[in-house]
Amino acid sequence: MLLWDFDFNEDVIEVGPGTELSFILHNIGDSQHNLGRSEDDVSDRVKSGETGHYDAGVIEHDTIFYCVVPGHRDLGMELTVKVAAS
Ligand SMILES: [Cu+2]
Repeated sequence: MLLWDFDFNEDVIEVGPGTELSFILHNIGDSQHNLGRSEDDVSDRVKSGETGHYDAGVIEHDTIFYCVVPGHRDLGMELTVKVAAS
């Protein structure tokens, strides 16, 4: 996944039910960014030019992830993971 100021390279991705999802986060922007589903479930902040990881666990239903750095979600840093019908 690519992160920059202020978007991801994907808005929606689709996975099969029960997929164990982990992200590699390449920050190609100037600001720090992260990825998670809440303030308590989020990657470390990834600095400009660096790479981080986020293990999202097993995905059973549609889930929204976003950059938890204040303000960034509203600027467009949101990702929807849709679970395909089995
Ligand atoms: Cu951000």
